[in-house]
Amino acid sequence: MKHIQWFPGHMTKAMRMMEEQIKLVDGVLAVLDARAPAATRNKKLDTLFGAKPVLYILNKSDLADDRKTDAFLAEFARAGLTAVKCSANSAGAAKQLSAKISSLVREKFERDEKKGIVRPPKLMIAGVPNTGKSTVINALSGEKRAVTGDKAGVTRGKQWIRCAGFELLDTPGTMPPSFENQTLARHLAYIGSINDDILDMDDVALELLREIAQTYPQFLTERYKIEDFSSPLAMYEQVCRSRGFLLKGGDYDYERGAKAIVDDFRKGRLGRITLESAEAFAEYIR
Ligand SMILES: Nc1nc2c(ncn2[C@@H]2O[C@H](COP(=O)(O)OP(=O)(O)O)[C@@H](O)[C@H]2O)c(=O)[nH]1
Ligand SMILES: [Mg+2]
Repeated sequence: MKHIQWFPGHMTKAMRMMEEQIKLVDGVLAVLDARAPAATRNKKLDTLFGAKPVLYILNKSDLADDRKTDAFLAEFARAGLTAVKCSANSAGAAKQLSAKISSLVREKFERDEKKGIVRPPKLMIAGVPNTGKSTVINALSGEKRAVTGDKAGVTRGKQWIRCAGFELLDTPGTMPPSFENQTLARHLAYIGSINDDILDMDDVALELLREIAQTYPQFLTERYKIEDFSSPLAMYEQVCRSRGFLLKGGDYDYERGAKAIVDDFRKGRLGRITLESAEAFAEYIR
């Protein structure tokens, strides 16, 4: 697969914006994708977050392999980090997250109360593209969505959403994904965190088939009738055959095949798939 790259200029600009946002808040909700917690955890954020409490939200857990999500949660806990699994577009999400957020900022809140400060804790949402940041904001703001408007001084121009016991910055901090590790860069491509326009979708589909064949071959057999796992190309062509993606002369329509494979994975139509194992990627969590 071609080397996936990012443009350093974008990275610098995004990091600078995030630095500004961080100054305004008491804590951070870092939204990760439960299917790829290592790839979506951009460790550069740690430096930015500084000493602020962080809640790692393993979102889209409805699409992930639950056993592996639990293993990742254990790995976060082992590293002394607070993490929770979540499905932000499901009914119970707001309540579950609110409880976690309260305990995340409780210490600061109690300190403030003693000092006679009554303002509610402020939080921001951060994460790489497409992990569900906006969905988390919508879940937490719910029906009561109230923009509390401009505040004097540092918070000028920022909109805050009043939630149960805390306030949320209404603009999520979008982190550029980190491509230092190409395995993890591919995971970002599969989950849609990298603009498809800069990707070679044939490559993405082939690599995705190769990875899924290693861990969840049965899903490929179920959906695409794949029996021959000898090469990614053989699997790719079987997808085209089983879905009838053929061109006029009888050639395979690889373009439609690639789109179907990637789309099926992203929508969870292949089954609940986690791309990483907590053991193999522990170093990216710690
Ligand atoms: N299945 C599933 N889809 C989700 C979840 N959270 C968000 N999404 C979907 O993922 C896509 C990206 O979400 P969005 O909030 O726009 O991501 P953002 O780019 O981080 O703001 C949207 O189509 C959401 O509906 C989740 O927990 N489960
Ligand atoms: Mg968004």
